[in-house]
Amino acid sequence: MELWFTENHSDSVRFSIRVDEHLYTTESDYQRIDVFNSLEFGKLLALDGYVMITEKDEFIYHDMIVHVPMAVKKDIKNVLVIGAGDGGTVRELCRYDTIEHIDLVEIDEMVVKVCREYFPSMTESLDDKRVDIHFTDGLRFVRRKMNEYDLIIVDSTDPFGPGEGLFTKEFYGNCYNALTENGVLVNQHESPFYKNDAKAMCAAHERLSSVFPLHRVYQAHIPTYASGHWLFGFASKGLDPLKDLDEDYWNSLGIRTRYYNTELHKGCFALPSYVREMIEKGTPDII
Ligand code: AG3
Repeated sequence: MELWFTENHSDSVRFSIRVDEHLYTTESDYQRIDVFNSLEFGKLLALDGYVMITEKDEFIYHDMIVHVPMAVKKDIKNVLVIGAGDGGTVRELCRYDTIEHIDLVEIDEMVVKVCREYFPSMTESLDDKRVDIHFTDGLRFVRRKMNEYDLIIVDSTDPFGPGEGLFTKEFYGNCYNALTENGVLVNQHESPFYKNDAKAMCAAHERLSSVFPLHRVYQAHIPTYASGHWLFGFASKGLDPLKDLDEDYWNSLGIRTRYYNTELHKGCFALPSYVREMIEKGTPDII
């Protein structure tokens, strides 16, 4: 018998990955957590039926959410990561000796437990002495912070379920206050392709740009996410992801990456015309 993991990418599109084992399933206080073994992508973590990571393509997402801001601002010492209980973002951050402290805020302790068991190579940096893990709501955590972080990474789920609050104007405003003068916020920014994702993408851009003086969107190809075309947001109080990119500095660090490089950095902010138009108009109704 063949087993397939299927995710709805839109109301009339489904995406299936052949699996040979359903390794784990549970219903936590926040969501359903599943781990499968797939033939093409290795182990796969799904939350509420949506692919969060697979062993084969997680490097793309984690490279892009971490190395883009790290190549722009070299004196990043104090970092806040929201979501990301799988450890991938923290693993990439821990490669920088300049980082002194990372607060990881994950609402669902079960995600960390399950990932520690099934994705040990992703979670190993969670034990780095610079990392403090807080099992609480990111929205609440950031409210009390002022002028504290050089970088905030919002590595959330989609804007429904436990991740919903992490796409609100209130949350972005609190992140603004929690950031230092030259601080940067990077978030996962949904996909421009299918209408529901595109709506969320436009709304996130609209809200972030109403709070931050600068907000740019950049892209990557992530095969297991809806349409394979995924976006990230870069928001700051003034730092520009292209003008302030310090290529020589980043390349001198000698960090080996499989997806990110500084040439790609310069290209990933160049968006297809339909995405630019959508962002300018603030609505996906143009497609
Ligand atoms: N964070 C989730 C990205 C959004 C996935 N959405 C989807 N498949 N519909 C991934 C966590 C990696 N640390």
